[in-house]
Amino acid sequence: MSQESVVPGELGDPAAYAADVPEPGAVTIVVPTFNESANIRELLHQITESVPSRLPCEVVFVDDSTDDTPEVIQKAAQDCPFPVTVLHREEPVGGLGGAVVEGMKAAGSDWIVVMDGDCQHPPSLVPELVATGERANAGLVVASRYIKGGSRAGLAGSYRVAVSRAATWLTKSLFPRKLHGISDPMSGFFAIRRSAVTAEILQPLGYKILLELAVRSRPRAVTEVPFVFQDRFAGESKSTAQEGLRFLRHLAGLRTASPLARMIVFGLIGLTGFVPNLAGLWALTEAGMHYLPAEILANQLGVVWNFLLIEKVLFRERRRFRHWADRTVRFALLANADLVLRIPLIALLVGTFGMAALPATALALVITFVLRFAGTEALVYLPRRSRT
Ligand SMILES: Nc1nc2c(ncn2[C@@H]2O[C@H](COP(=O)(O)OP(=O)(O)OP(=O)(O)O)[C@@H](O)[C@H]2O)c(=O)[nH]1
Ligand SMILES: [Mg+2]
Repeated sequence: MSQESVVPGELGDPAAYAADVPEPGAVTIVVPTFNESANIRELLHQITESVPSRLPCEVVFVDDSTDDTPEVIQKAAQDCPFPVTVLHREEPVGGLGGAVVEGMKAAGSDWIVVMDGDCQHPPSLVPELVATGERANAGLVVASRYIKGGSRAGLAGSYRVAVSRAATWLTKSLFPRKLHGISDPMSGFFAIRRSAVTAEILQPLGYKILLELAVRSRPRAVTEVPFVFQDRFAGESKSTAQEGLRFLRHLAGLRTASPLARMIVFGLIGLTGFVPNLAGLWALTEAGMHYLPAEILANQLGVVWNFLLIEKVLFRERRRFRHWADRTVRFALLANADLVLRIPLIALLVGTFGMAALPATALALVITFVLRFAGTEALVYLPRRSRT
């Protein structure tokens, strides 16, 4: 990563003053950029116009561009009355989320404001975000499109509006408690107190940084300020279907951070496995196979289905601990052991403990399910212990 500090203004180079006590109310504006060269001048101009001289400010661009954005920033920065830093990353680790984290690490002020580089987030709001945070003694101030006075006017087309609305609804439904009081958890425009940026936040993280912040280490007090999401000033959107998938994976990762949540998702995935299982059974018996071997084969279809979903959704990040063939064999053995164990367990519960067949079966289902979940976590997706 290369770092260019362009204008030595009041705050100076972040690396040099990071250890100093920051001035009260000073703000570092972190701007992630990917090929935004046509927007830089306008953005810096708008920041210059909107941030009053009594609010000491610096701008840190974290840039993953393949175009000339870093050079454009350096040139435009020469006309700015505040320091501007470009952190250009040759390797864009963590994409947009990783870029924001890099910017936060470099920030030296009391307040950090994160905003897009395409002028969709009005810089005129920066002083208000900080002032609101100071007034409310808040750790996090979210600029929201979804409270009175805000709007998403700049979202191009009804398709984007619908996607944004659905994503917000899904996110809020998945985290009703943690996102209470945050109407726009997907906003890329927010102010956070430097003291609220914990080491946990600075871990490699998912895609939407505000969501991560709110869910993983929500600051003590959170407040919101409305804003009108503007049209992109120039250049192209980086939101693609692939970004949408990244977002869904991010949600899944956050939602399954606790063992109980993982077990519930494991169970839900197991339930969906009935569909290929029954469909396979139907196809095989229709083709003339005896129902017993058909049961065994169809069950394997369900196992494959569950395995694929679990790999993609639940343990995506933990696949790296074992080779895929190793994981497949272990998963299949555990899934089939479940079936083989269940009958003797039911016999034990009925014969030795005198239970009726129905509750014994229900209890055996629960026991083997929990064992299978624990076994899958421990034997397939935990890091191997080193032999030393
Ligand atoms: N450093 C870095 N910045 C990124 C990356 N992807 C997007 N950005 C920046 O993040 C900000 C938001 O991206 P946009 O493409 O504007 O996303 P959007 O606002 O949802 O989409 P539009 O409404 O079409 O503009 C912009 O400043 C981008 O340049 C990335 O991988 N690395
Ligand atoms: Mg944008």
